[in-house]
Amino acid sequence: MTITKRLLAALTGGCLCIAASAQIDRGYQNPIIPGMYPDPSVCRVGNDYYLVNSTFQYFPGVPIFHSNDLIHWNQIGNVLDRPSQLPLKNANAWLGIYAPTIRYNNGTYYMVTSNIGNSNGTKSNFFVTATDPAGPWSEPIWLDQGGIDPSFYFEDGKCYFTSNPDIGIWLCEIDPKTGEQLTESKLIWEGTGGRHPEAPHIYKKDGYYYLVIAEGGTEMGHMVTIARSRDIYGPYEVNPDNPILYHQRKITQASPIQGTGHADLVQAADGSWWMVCLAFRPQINGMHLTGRETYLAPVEWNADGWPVVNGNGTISIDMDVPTLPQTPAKSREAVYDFARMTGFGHEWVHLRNPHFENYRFTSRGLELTGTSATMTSIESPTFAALRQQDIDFALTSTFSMIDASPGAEAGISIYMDVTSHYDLFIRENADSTQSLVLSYQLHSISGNKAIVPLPAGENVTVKIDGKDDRYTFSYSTGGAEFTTLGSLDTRFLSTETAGGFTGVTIGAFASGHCTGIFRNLSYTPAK
Ligand code: 6LW
Repeated sequence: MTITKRLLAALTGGCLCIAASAQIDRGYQNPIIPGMYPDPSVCRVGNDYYLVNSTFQYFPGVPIFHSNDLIHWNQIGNVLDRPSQLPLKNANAWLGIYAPTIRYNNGTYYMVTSNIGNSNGTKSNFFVTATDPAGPWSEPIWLDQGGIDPSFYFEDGKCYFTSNPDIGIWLCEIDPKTGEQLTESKLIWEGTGGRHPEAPHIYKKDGYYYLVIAEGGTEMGHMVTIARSRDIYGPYEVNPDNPILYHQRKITQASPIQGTGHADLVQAADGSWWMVCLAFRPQINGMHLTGRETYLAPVEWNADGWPVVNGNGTISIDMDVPTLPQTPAKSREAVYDFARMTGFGHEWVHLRNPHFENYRFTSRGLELTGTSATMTSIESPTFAALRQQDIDFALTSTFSMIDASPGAEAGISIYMDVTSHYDLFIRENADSTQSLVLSYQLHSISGNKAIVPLPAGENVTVKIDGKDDRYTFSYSTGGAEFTTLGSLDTRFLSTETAGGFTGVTIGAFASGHCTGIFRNLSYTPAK
């Protein structure tokens, strides 16, 4: 789809002199960041773009990505990477870190977000700062104005702060060094009547303050609306063509993308405007498992000075539009040979506040020490996971369990929340034998789908094939062919069934008295 410089050179007889600085690329695929990367916020500094997402009960929190084309993103770190910045006691998929905003002002990067369930006294909104977006980021500075979805807008030395403490968007000024609230909070817009007016961001263009928000809730009725004012405190004039992004009309009835909302705008270095937003891809009867993901759409301004998203307020998987000059895409196939690793990459996550002494990279692989915290515990079980980024994928891993007491488990969990996960693991039996167990935990329903005997202490290789309607589990020992253990329905792990704001993560765990030794793990998106 992309017209490469090489093709252009061929067409023009090798002369690239005209095309060198022009916008020559076209087309990209949504989502630009697949898997559980919700509530995106973006800022530009020169030709560099930075993007952050919410992370709920996961540690580290708030992944930060860099891009030069708004399409291909490289994770450069996690903003909240210390327990002092990210207390997550008892956090589940409804709690923890909600929508963040990233902004740059005068040499400093700001990330402002909420920690729901682990507030500082009565305060749940806080910000951290950095001079390098890859970190380190500061300790939290807590803010008085409540509600969720905090955002900053900087102008003339002032820092304006918006969030939704009550039904509607409220504004005040704060001191961006201390967090002190300098003016009284004022209600500036209640939205167009959709439920949950939230996700406010303010921008200035042609003398207007534009206030972009989300309405409708983060499910199917999600949408993006906008109002503007010459005075940042209002009154705000409502766009007659709201919503500017909405997938609940007939034209998007069959779209693979639903729940579009929670947007942030950015003007690119070449003057073009873009929107990042969240949406999800239903995979079975309108249900989704991969979480709310990050999408990109071009924005143009109409003659009346209102933004129009991708021509008609909808987005698609294949975006046939002019883009910024594109950097090459990287393969998302991930192969981890743990014996060659010394630590986790930025993409790995843990539940709540992990006990890192239970995670070790040795010449044998990734060694996980189990504790009394199981995958169904609201503490922090020993668990290192990746996001499920694709509806169709294959995951394999080879592991063994040693030094185990009866009841100990080591294996792979497909995890939506503490209430809802499928686990494929080696279990230590009372007679010191071992079994491979496929189990399900679905709120109050739990049980084992399959149990087969295993040679004690030996390696087992497991394979999980994800498809829209089912996960299929296979295993192999001693280099034999894979044997299918069984399948479990995807729908029971979906957000619609399990609840919460997250998507599925998949990874290695150990629980009870044992050491799980994971040799490798690979995740391959289906072609
Ligand atoms: C977030 C809110 C929303 O804070 O869901 O989709 C909440 N939007 O804006 C949790 O992500």
